[in-house]
Amino acid sequence: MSKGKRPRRVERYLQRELQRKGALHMALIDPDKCTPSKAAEIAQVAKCAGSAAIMIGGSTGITQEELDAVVKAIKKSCRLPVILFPGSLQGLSRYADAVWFLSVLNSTDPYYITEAQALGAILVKKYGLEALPLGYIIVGEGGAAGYFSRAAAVPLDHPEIAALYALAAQYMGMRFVYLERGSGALSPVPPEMVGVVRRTIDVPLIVGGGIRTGRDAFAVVTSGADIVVTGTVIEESSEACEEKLREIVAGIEQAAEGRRHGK
Ligand code: 1GP
Repeated sequence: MSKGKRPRRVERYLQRELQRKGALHMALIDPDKCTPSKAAEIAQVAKCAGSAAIMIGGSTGITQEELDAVVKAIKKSCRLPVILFPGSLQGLSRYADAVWFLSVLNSTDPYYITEAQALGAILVKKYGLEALPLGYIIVGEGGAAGYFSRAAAVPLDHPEIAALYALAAQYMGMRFVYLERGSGALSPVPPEMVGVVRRTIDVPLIVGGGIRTGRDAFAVVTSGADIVVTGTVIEESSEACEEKLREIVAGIEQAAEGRRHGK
């Protein structure tokens, strides 16, 4: 998908795909952990396995040139939209299609709620990136994302708190909500929390962190996730990665089918 002046190109694509498939998978690539050619290979594998988009995670360990090289290599090898998922201002690249323009709603530090966004906004404009407004909510242990963004993470046994943040995100005009359990978490966001949030909001719900199997993906989509993000599982070897991604996408499709038929 090439970048153009058409407004909300990636968002409209996601809406169409959600309408068509019911639920989607996105593959999260950490640019710090792979070379441009490896990233391009993973993106190809993800496309073949049925992923809807490639997300590029925020990494502090690489230079702008290295990030740009990874994004360019992916864009050259596969037509899926590339969406940046920045952990800092260093996570922006002009070669991507879009950026999750996220606010860490339960951060205790204003920097992660509005200040980094103010500093990053002009770069997003200069780079011509499509901004996808996202309310980002850290739950459970929250992993590195929770630590660095100084989140007051939502306790897993209090799904109603996550739902309040999610509804606030929707009322503030954010068009996506992300429940983040933390990369590499031992288990995904609990189904009960996904369900309570899903029943509270109308915008698409993204769930990530600790999703490793088709069964995990099936459970979060059955509970109400619209988009499932997996990162850690795709860092394995290409064959293992392809097999894993196919299993996860199958879990998502099966759950979406079940939801369609009210199961
Ligand atoms: C992290 O939610 C994502 O931001 C993905 O987590 O690496 O555990 O798949 P995993």
